[in-house]
Amino acid sequence: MISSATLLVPILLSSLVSAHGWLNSVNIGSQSFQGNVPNASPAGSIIRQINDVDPVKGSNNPYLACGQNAQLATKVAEAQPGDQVSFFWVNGEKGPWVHNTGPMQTYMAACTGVDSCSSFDASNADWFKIQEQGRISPGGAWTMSLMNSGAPSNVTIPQNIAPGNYLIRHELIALQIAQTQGGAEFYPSCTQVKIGGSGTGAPTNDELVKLPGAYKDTDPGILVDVFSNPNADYIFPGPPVAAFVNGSSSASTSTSTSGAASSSASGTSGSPSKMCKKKKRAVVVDQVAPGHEESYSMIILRIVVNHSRSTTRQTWNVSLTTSVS
Ligand SMILES: *[C@@H]1O[C@H](CO)[C@@H](O)[C@H](O)[C@H]1NC(C)=O
Ligand SMILES: *[C@@H]1O[C@H](CO)[C@@H](O)[C@H](O)[C@H]1NC(C)=O
Ligand SMILES: *[C@@H]1O[C@H](CO)[C@@H](O)[C@H](O)[C@H]1NC(C)=O
Ligand SMILES: *[C@@H]1O[C@H](CO)[C@@H](O)[C@H](O)[C@H]1NC(C)=O
Ligand SMILES: [Cu+2]
Repeated sequence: MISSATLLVPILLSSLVSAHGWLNSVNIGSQSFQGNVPNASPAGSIIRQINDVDPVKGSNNPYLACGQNAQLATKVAEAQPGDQVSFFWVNGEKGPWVHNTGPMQTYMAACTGVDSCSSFDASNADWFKIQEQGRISPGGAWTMSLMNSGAPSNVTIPQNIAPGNYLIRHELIALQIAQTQGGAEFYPSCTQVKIGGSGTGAPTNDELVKLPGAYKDTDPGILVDVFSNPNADYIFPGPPVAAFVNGSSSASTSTSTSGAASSSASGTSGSPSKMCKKKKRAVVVDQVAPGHEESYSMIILRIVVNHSRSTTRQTWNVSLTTSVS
């Protein structure tokens, strides 16, 4: 028991610094666009830069619109109805996205009242949903997990959408500790586009929502234990996919948690303030029922904060007897 724990520790520790993350690049049709590293000095981009790889917490958080302290981006991509958009999410070290539990949703909003989305305040946005992705098959892995190998998440710009300036908001919701209220981790992103063509498709007024505004911390898709009943239908938060969106697919469903441990930690570990933050989180997560992947990562956080070998030993003993198998 102890020896297998010892073998696992290096693997899990290696993922500590790489958890959380951001939208690093976007492909639209055959074009590729680079985003900015959070908090770095920005270069021109179509992706609004955030300042922290940590998740947005809380359904009423103003950063739910476009991500942590998201800034206007200086560029806008030309796009066409029917273009495939691919979102490449990375972890805090620019490796593959690590979370594998929870839905991915894509919204759009017309940048109204301005010449270009470069000057559009997203807190004024009227969002409509164009895609929601849950599990790949009932009871199976989540579509999000496909990104753990470096694959992007994809959406098609609605075939019939009216031309104009739009934000595309691609959102990941990591649910590995969502059985506790406030545990859901939101990773929103905003990409600025100008869509051509001569489509006429548009959402109806009752399909438009505000973000924050459309979610509650107690929504059944936000406060949810996705591990205990993996075959239960997942109820996506927010409005349904707008009716004009052609060929929209909504995969809602279930599967058991994968055996692999993923982790949740800041990619910028090291500063004293980050350490304090982590310690605080560790306390919260200690209350979570065992058997969930997040318990591993939080255990690791405590090890790092502590720099203590004996704590390591003891903690692994506990986690293996309660979480594995
Ligand atoms: C997005 O498309 C790529 C290329 O076709 C594919 O490899 C990847 O699995 C897709 N991503 C998802 C989440 O389905
Ligand atoms: C809707 O999708 C179908 C099948 O992909 C396609 O044949 C049709 O032209 C599309 N309609 C519009 C209005 O885009
Ligand atoms: C180290 O971890 C132990 C066990 O979780 C905890 O009781 C202790 O307060 C921690 N020490 C520090 C300095 O954080
Ligand atoms: C660690 O494992 C040993 C052997 O299985 C057990 O006796 C002990 O109670 C465990 N420690 C904790 C804290 O669970
Ligand atoms: Cu994370």
